[in-house]
Amino acid sequence: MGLCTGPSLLALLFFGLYQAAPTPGPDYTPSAEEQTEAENYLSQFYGDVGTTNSTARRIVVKSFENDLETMQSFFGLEVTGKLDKKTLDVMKAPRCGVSDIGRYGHFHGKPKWKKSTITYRITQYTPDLSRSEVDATIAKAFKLYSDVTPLNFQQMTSGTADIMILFKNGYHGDFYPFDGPNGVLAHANSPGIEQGGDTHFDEDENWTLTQKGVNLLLVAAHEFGHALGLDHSRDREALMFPTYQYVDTKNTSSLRMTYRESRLFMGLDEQCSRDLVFDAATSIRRELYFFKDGYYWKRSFYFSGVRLKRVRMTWPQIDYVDAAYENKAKDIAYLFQGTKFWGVRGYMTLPGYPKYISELGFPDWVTKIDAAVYVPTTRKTLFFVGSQYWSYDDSKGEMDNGYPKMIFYDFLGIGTKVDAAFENYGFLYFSSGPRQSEYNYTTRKVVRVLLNYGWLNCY
Ligand SMILES: *[C@@H]1O[C@H](CO)[C@@H](O)[C@H](O)[C@H]1NC(C)=O
Ligand SMILES: *[C@@H]1O[C@H](CO)[C@@H](O)[C@H](O)[C@H]1NC(C)=O
Ligand SMILES: *[C@@H]1O[C@H](CO)[C@@H](O)[C@H](O)[C@H]1NC(C)=O
Ligand SMILES: *[C@@H]1O[C@H](CO)[C@@H](O)[C@H](O)[C@H]1NC(C)=O
Ligand SMILES: [Ca+2]
Ligand SMILES: [Ca+2]
Ligand SMILES: [Zn+2]
Ligand SMILES: [Zn+2]
Repeated sequence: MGLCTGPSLLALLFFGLYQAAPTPGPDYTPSAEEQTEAENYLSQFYGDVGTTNSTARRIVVKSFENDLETMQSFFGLEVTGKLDKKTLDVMKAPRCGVSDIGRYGHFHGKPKWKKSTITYRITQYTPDLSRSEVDATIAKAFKLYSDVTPLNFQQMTSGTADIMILFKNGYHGDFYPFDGPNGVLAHANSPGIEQGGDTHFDEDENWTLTQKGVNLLLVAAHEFGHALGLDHSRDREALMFPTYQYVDTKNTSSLRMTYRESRLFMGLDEQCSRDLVFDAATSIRRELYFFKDGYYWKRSFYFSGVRLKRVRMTWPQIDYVDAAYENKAKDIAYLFQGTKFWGVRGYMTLPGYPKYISELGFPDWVTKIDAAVYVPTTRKTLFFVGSQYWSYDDSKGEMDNGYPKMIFYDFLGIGTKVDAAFENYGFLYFSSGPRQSEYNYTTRKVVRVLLNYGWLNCY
């Protein structure tokens, strides 16, 4: 490593990093300061390289290069193991103080709160904003999580809360003193007793609710992810990406957690399991909805990826969904919960609901529908209950004669019962347990056998 440096490089360090400086070539020589800063950065966020004892020097150099490569890979930079300009730029960016190395790896037993109501208390406010602004912003950041998880958050004004929050500069009672303006903006502990979940904001930053300074909502939303058990994400768009980047906070879709993030602490890790069983599935306005335990995953054609949400957050009257189908021509989806059902148009529940399945012509002994699917070619809806199915004429509004019939007799190969069913690009999909059959209704044949979790972009 070249340790000698010219004044021009120092000037670059102080003036050029955020501006369009002439980009040095691949053989860029970092200054002594840059080298030291990089070592500090890596020891802080990528494990320890600090102790330079002479016998360990070779190991330390090796470790520096390895850590640098890990860091470059994390941020999607070219992995060179050398301190180049782009790498230094990333190291200069304001960021979260929590390490980028997943602290708990991928084994089971990540810390989680073992209760659904989590308390928080702000023990020291920032003078940058009014108290009510801070309270409202912190509540808003927690709401991003209560919207998509089973967790609820409650503010306390005295005593010990699960998540203790403070704004302070420099040394503030833990082993990680803050570093003055910029650099580290905040940090948070993972769930646990004592200091578990505690979240600290560097008072040397200018906390705002706008694009100026550091936006408190964005940083709080990120830090509370740690306080709830999330690690950093390599996904630049994700809330858990480690460096600060302003996004419009009024646009809540830019604040929403990715499926992968929300999955991590929901106790729903089995969603990417080969054993995943759906409660129900349907298309709604060209997007696919997969329902499970009062949540749904939405697989969109408009954005890549899958999002997880609570059913109640979208349709407040509905707690969970047993069966669902869409009549595309009417632009209405029907969601069934026990003996009730609702007609919905997008996110709007239509007036006149809930109705009762007995109004569709089901006998009294049917108290729950397992699955439903609308077949566009016949304009009939198939309802599955236990080992039997019904055919309903949507245009006449009545059950067809001669039903129920046996599933295994008329739908050979899909299983003896159906948990969820939907239509997509002309095929019918029948889920029975974790197994799913892609079915051609014209030929009455199973075309392919799939597993449910294949729809959820598991990675
Ligand atoms: C120096 O590092 C080596 C390798 O890690 C270690 O075995 C040795 O004990 C260290 N020496 C001192 C004085 O810390
Ligand atoms: C905070 O704002 C003050 C006054 O506008 C300014 O002097 C200072 O440099 C700012 N601090 C940071 C870290 O941006
Ligand atoms: C909101 O954010 C999303 C995702 O970042 C983006 O695709 C969309 O265009 C934004 N909408 C507005 C109105 O800015
Ligand atoms: C079902 O099979 C028929 C006959 O082979 C074929 O014409 C039709 O395209 C198939 N349906 C789908 C959705 O591929
Ligand atoms: Ca700082
Ligand atoms: Ca079902
Ligand atoms: Zn972080
Ligand atoms: Zn702290």
